[in-house]
Amino acid sequence: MAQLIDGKLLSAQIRSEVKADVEKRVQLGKRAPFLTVVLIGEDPASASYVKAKAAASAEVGIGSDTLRFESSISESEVLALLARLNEDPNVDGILVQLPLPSHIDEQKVINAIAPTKDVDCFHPESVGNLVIGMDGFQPATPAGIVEMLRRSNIPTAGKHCVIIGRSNIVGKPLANLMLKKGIDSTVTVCHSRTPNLPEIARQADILVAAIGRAHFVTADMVKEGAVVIDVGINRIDDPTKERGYRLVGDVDFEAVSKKASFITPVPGGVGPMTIAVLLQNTLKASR
Ligand code: BQF
Repeated sequence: MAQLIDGKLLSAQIRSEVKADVEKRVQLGKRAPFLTVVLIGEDPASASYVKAKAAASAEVGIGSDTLRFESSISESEVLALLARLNEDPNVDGILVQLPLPSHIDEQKVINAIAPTKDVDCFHPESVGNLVIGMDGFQPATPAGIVEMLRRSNIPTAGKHCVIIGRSNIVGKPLANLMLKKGIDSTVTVCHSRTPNLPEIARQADILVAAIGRAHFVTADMVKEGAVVIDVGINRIDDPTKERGYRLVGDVDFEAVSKKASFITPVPGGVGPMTIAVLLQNTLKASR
């Protein structure tokens, strides 16, 4: 039976570390770090993520403001807003909640965020720094995963890390982090067009599921004793719940937890770690 990696607990440790650092800054007479979140449209999942980010910021003494816009806002209005936020000395971090409405070019918007305020680490300059191993902002979900491994004393050096999913938000940046000097994994990235995916997944010492399909990773795809990290957040209908749905990961937790040595739950796994790294990045942006 696998040991559970408790993302709620580990993220609470990180939040208390950030909180202590914020308090130190404030005691030195500096202002608290400040995060501006831009939310466009009314996607309920995006609204809940933004709420979680504001609440976590408040908890650690980071100021934050969520700017909400209707989905009809034009791309040029968003770019003009970002230009103002880039110039605003009271704003340390800028986060544009994705996805954006289809009439807005996401990459154009990301490119318009000042790299010094890019707490999501999505700007090409931030991504470039990550790829060459320079320090800077950390991509929140990938860094959250690495922190989970580190704080659980799970070795990564020389281990085969298989990542299922090649997104710019998780798969690609995680591959780069796992390759970093000091982490030293061997990395394979699989995706929807990988023909022999189950066979490759079975070779993983560390298997990361970031495909966005409920219960995609089944027990036959997991080596005995592997570490399984579930990045998926899928809403599936559940009439027994008050809100009408529940969250499940990309991993068939029930069956896979019998084979894995360590496994992350959903909810309460990678998700809270993502938020904790965002707070670390916002603190970093204020320095
Ligand atoms: C938990 C996200 C897909 C697309 C865009 C805690 C979050 C989620 C789950 C959260 C996510 C996922 C975020 C839990 C932020 C993670 O207890 O399991 C926190 O708020 N996340 C996002 O901002 O954009 C996304 C997933």
